[in-house]
Amino acid sequence: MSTRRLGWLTTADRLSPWPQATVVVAGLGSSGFAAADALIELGARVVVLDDSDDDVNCDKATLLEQLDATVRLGAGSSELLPADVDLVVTSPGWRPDYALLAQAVGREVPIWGDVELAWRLMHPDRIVPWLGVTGTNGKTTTTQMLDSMLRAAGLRSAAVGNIGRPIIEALNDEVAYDVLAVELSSFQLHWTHSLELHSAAVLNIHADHLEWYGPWLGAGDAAMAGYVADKARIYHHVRHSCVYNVAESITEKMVEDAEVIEGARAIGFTLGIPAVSMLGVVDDLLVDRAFVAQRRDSALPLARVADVHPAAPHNVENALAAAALARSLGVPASAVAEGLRNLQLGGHRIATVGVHDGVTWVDDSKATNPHAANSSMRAFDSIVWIAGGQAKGTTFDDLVATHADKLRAAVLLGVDRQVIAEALYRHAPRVPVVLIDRTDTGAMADAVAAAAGFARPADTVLLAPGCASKDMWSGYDARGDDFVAAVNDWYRQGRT
Ligand code: UMA
Repeated sequence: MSTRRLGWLTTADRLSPWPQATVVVAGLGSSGFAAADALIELGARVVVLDDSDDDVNCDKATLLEQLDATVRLGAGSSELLPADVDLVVTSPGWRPDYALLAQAVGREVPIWGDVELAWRLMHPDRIVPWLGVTGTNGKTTTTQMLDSMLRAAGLRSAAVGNIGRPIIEALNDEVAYDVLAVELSSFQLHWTHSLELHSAAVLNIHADHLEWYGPWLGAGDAAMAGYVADKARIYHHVRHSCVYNVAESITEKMVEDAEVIEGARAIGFTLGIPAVSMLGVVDDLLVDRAFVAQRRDSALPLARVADVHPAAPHNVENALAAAALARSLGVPASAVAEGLRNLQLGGHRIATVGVHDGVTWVDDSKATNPHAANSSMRAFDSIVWIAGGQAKGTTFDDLVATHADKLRAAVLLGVDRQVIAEALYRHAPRVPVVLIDRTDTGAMADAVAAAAGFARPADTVLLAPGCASKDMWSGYDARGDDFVAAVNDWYRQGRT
């Protein structure tokens, strides 16, 4: 079947006649799996290709094949685009010069990313506003702050996208969300075409991911231009507010050049005193001079700088950007402040316990599933990982495979420690693993001692268990408290 016969694909949505379509899903990572699953449910013929046939992919393939998808795994699987393909849905990281995608372009087969697919499948009858965040640094934190502000306003919100949870997965959730806080990478933006976000922010732009752009655009400036152009796509067809960083004129220029929906506004954020249509800082307050009726001569206090944790300048910028996006959806000032405080008040959420001999000890006991542990591990470069507890039937293969290169060692405790150990043996065989076999709460002191033995200056010892705590503790907070106490005891006793 040729693309031209499926003219409806240009404007396809969830109610389109998907059983007519053959769709190739390129890549079986988290976004590819979610895309394949959604397309199968719509009745499309789905062919999934992935060059890796590791255990994780084999398990996913078995699942999808049971649902009648065709899955080809292993080296060379993505070399040839099958005949009679109507659409390719690619994983974000696939470069346009990859053989499969180049063939799709040659045969005029449309290529969408999973974000484009999610956007289409939300239409025509399940539409919720998306608030988008991109930038080189701070995307994840800003998205988390935004999600927290939206929740504080009583909205059902999910933090999705590059942050780790495919958007399609959230759309198929049992919860009907009111709004999505969407972290978007340059890769994801590259493969989107029809997004019309409610509001969008570009936090900052620095050289990054040039290895993705260089091979098909040329190295140096050409690659950087490609990266910037993809970041700028987030503003395309924005309906309400394009949020930019006043300190980075490139982000303002992106807004100026963007084709937005009539009436959309440009909103700046600054660490200085804000001009009209900006959010900024006055004394020790985050203030809004954009979404208030009397913005010509007044500003509305939103939160205290002290509500931002940590209140480092870059993080205050993140908070201002998140606040601008939230305010564009009508979130009240009180919810902006509460949202920021909630991120801090929760405790045991990526909290720095101390820095000793160059080793940073971080408590993320709240990371009670592999997805949360992933968000946490992304923040650090070289990790001694303390994990384990009740795995709740989840698997750790994806998580370990993603972070294998930055693990110095793993110390595992709790009832399902072996589940994580096996994932480590499979995907990170060179990483030393210590199993703490005692199952009383004293196990945490042993785990800290073992971790201290591996840690070197500049490492982070990260408690991100990826598991629930109730096998050994009354809750994640008690587990985190024991970790903090054990770290403090270890150094108080003068140990190194
Ligand atoms: N593959 C092939 N052939 C190739 C290249 C890849 O078969 O030539 C396969 C790989 O074997 C793999 C799959 O394609 O199985 C792609 O998996 P992936 O891990 O690259 O992608 P996903 O698991 O779908 O995760 C993606 C994002 N990954 C990337 O953009 C590289 C995740 O962002 C995102 O959280 C997830 O979708 C959900 O939306 C990660 C990331 O590192 C965290 N992002 C970059 C960043 O933040 O800097 C952009």
